[in-house]
Amino acid sequence: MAGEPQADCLFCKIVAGEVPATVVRETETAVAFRDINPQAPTHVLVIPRAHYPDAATLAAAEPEMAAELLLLAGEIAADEKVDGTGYRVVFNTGAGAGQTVFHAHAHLLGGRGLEWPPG
Ligand code: DGP
Repeated sequence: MAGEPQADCLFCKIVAGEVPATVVRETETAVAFRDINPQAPTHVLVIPRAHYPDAATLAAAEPEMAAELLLLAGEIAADEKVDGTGYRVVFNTGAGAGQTVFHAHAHLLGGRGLEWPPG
């Protein structure tokens, strides 16, 4: 069923506490934790507890949850003090865009200069 945990999903396992992660923020419906392979001094993944394979399916099923991820990313950026210099929130969507974990997640990147366009 849509949103239900998937046994083979790494981020569902992090949500369940079965795989350890450095959690920086938790709400009833979302979890934020540091990326294992950080691409910037601040690199936090903000994910819904519910399983949706990507941001588009999440937004279609639970638009308020998609909005909460953006809100949390902004709050964490302020906590990490990267809001003053600027930060980026990215949803890689599809393998061709670099998505490797098919549980919707926002990357919050900050703490260094970020070029545009991204690679
Ligand atoms: P994406 O490529 O957009 O699907 O991003 C997936 C991110 O997940 C990638 O930046 C690396 C991160 N990641 C993969 N495995 C783990 C893990 O076990 N723990 C943590 N904290 N992050 C992980």
